Amino acid sequence: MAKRRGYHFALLVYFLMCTAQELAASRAGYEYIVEADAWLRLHIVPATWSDARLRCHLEGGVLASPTTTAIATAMSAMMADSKMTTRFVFIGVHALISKGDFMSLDGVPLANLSIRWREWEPNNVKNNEDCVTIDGAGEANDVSCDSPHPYFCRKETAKMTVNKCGTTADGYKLEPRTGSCYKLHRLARNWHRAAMACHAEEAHLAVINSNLESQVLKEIFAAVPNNVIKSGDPNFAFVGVWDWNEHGEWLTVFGESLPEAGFDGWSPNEPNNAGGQEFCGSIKRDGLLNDYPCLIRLPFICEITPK
Ligand code: 2F8
Ligand code: CA
Repeated sequence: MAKRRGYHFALLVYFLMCTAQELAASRAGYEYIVEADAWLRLHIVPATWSDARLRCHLEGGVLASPTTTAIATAMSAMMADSKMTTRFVFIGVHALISKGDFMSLDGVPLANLSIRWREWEPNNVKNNEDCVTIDGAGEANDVSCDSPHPYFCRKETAKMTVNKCGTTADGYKLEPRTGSCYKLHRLARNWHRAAMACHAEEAHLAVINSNLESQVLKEIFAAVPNNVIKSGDPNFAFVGVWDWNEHGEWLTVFGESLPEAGFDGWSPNEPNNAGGQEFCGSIKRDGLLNDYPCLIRLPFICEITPK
């Protein structure tokens, strides 16, 4: 009997281990590469090299380079498995610092990377090929940094822990009064970049659905005084509303009107479209809405709503 119980216990342990591995194999779009103890994500929506680099950075990773043969092999396998319609994928290798001197983003020279050039490459067409793609066979080609391609991001295992807000990003705090998690970013970005930063953290620009939530955001903003905000005007923080048609039709990032969302509390005398370019939504330190130019950088608040 004891022997049988031991057998069942071993089976249970084995089952739990398999499930854990299964769960560990894929998280937030990333796949675990055992041989490299690193996580890779293939973004199939094409982006320019610098946008790809930024997106990986905002996810807490880097635009990945085939630093070892294990990573190079994993990249080829992921490209083969993907639903990508294009052949070439950006990697973190570039010659933007010194033309012709290709290196990874952390400065490892080409000679120390697992890179094989395709025949006749690199050829620096029009003197404008400072970025590098690989194809499914793992062969590299120098290309323009400005034409969009899919891309690989890499994250280290230490940055893959999912917190109670359901994201691997740090800085999110659960607010019991609304059930959402929030993070105020102190490094200012323009409204679209702010939205991108929130999405990279599996969040969205905060949407105010009640007076209570406006109060919550006011308190979160108050906890970060002016002198702590790193850049941008510390009196405003971007949130997830915008005048999408630039004619006063304010919508949330989920496409609802402000009354539909449950909150349309504008700060006194707002929206005033000061300077004629205020088509994105912010809050003032009173927790109420203010229209603000989309292209000027501000601190911003991301939100993760419970699933
Ligand atoms: O708070 C009043 C007013 O302050 C500024 O304009 C002078 C804001 N815009 C910028 O700082 C660019 C306005 O959005 C705001 O209404
Ligand atoms: Ca305004």
